[in-house]
Amino acid sequence: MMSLQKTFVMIKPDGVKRKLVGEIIGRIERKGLDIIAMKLVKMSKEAAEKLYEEHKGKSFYQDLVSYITSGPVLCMVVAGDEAVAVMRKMIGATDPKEASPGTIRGDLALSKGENVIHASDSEEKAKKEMSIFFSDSEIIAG
Ligand code: RTP
Ligand code: MG
Repeated sequence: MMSLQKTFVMIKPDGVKRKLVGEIIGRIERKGLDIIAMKLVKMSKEAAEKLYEEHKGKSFYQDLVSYITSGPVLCMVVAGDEAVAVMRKMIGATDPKEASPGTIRGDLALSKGENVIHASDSEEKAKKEMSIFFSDSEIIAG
């Protein structure tokens, strides 16, 4: 049974700065997922606080907000069979030292604080996160 899902994926400022955009988009395409929206943005503090609402008050929160707003990020909506779990598997563990080889973070990321890519961890969060950056009309309908 196919379970078609949409998820929100974002190449973080270090990924854009290090010119890893092509490499990462290539991996998503080669996996057979569909990129159905894409936008390069310099994130506002408000958008960052909404995206990382769940981490408010944690020790790394202020550093996270300032890092994520420090330069352009590439925002995408990715669609496919079980897209939420598939993208989470592809990005790998939060700490690149623990991320498996073959994952995006395992192969490309340098530190836990600056770990190249974000992907939603549930369908509910995917809907919330997509709506921060995209209007319905900016997402290509299947
Ligand atoms: P993301 O939300 O960015 O996809 O990452 P994640 O689910 O793998 O990890 P999460 O626990 O949601 O943490 C969000 C981001 O905060 C930064 N972080 N730094 N220094 C630290 O201990 C620490 N912990 C988390 C990372 O950039 C992480 O991706
Ligand atoms: Mg997370």
